[in-house]
Amino acid sequence: MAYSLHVFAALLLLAPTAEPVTPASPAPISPAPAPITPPIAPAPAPAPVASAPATTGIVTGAVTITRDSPTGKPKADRSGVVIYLEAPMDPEQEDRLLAEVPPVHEVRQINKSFVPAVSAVIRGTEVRFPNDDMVFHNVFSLSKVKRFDLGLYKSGTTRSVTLTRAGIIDVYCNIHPEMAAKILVLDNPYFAVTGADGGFSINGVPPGTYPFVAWQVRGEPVRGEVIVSAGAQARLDLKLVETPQSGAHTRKDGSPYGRYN
Ligand SMILES: [Cu+2]
Repeated sequence: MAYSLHVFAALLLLAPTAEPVTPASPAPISPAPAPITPPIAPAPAPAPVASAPATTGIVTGAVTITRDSPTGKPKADRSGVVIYLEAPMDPEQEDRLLAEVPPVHEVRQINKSFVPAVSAVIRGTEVRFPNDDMVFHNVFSLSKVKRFDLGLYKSGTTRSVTLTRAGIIDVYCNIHPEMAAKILVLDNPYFAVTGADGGFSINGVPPGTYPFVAWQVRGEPVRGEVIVSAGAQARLDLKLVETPQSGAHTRKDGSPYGRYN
């Protein structure tokens, strides 16, 4: 192909030089370069189409959690750490979120516990709280980003709330003081919650440099920066220290638990 192109170009270049003495010679010179460029231009074009490179990357890794105590033993259960990238939500993504049925997340009430105890959701998510217990529960939150009171509801029923603002939401039950859950509402979908083995994976991240946060219920978050490249995995191995913290909280009206029931 290249050889025949060269021949073609040579023939075109030869054309004007073949008759240099004729007064009409300037005319053939100017059109000569034009035919050369079109055959050359298409050649590199198919390359990017054929390779179809990955446009996003992955942030993956694991956390270890050490208790802030003299023994400093690592925890076996490393679930419930939220790793998220700090980035504004893509405007197109936001439009889609507003146009479509909102994403749904469930926090169930099982054996007087919220399951999962730690959740992360994207802004705009509808969170449902199904009651799987045989007793009534009253799910509520006094958090700044979203105050809500779902009222008393019985076994087998559910109520929900849509979380539209980013922030941390503390969820409690007005009947059972031991019931507590945290929901992180985030600005973009680039987050993951660790499993018991501490592992996590955030997929589909556009290339870029992002501040990241590893957030835990008890203890300071770990912060850093991660570089994401298309078609590649960025690895984060993070060490968190858990500190003892009081889980004390009030009922929805601000009164302490235990006056009745
Ligand atoms: Cu309850």
